[in-house]
Amino acid sequence: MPNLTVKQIDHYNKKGYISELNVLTTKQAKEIRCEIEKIEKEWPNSLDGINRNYVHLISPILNEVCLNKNILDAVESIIGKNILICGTTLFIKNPYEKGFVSFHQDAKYIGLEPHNWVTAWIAVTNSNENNGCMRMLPGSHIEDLKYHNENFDEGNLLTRGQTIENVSLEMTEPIVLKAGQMSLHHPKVVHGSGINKSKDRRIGFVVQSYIGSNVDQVLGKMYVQKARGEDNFKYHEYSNIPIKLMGLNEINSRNIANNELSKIFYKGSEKIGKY
Ligand SMILES: O=C(O)CCC(=O)C(=O)O
Repeated sequence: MPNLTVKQIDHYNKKGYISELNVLTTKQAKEIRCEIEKIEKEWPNSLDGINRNYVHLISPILNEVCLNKNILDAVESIIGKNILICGTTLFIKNPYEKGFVSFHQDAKYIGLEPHNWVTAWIAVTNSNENNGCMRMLPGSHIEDLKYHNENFDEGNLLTRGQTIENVSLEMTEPIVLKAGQMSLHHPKVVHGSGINKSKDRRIGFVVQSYIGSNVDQVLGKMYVQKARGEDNFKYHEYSNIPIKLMGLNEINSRNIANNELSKIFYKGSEKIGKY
């Protein structure tokens, strides 16, 4: 896929997101699902809690996805050519579980400044209104950061259950994606998602986020990898590149990174959540 068109960039600038970008084939999406399910089967509970993060550090296949040319071309259109990967998260909603994501703005808690970064939500399975796709509040990225309650509510897939109350569902737009498609969203756009009412899993592999090399982490420390271009700022420490699925070195790198991430997620919080 070439870089985003002027129309697509305009859509992103106006609404705070762009979706239905064809970046992977259905076969590639299936391979990612197989890799995730292989990890779940062979290393039970190894993707639970905080370890749903930095999953690209334990799997060469997942790491490769972050470096996919189609994805990076689209990302480059938004944040420029000097791109770092500063994290990944699996957002999995299993059928018959009550997982949801309350309406929130990513920039509220993550400490990445300035906001020259973008989150890539890559659909490993189809994602639609029936299985709890993301919903975006168009144009909300232009406003300031909003007040978030910290509800720590059951089923909420966010760390503290951070919630912007009273967002009208009717004002939001569903981000419907086929497996292999991607959406990109702005650090300040208000978004969330409902429960999975289908009989299959809904899996998003999320690069949280691609950052310009000029972006610093002001709340703590994050481990990065170069995706494209130059890092003239050198704000961050670099992670090891995974060679072996769930190798000892790979698990060690993932654990170190997640330990630091956890400090960022729960900075100033009296309570520690499930993730
Ligand atoms: O996967 C979801 O439903 C929500 C993901 C999300 O909040 C994000 O990627 O920023």
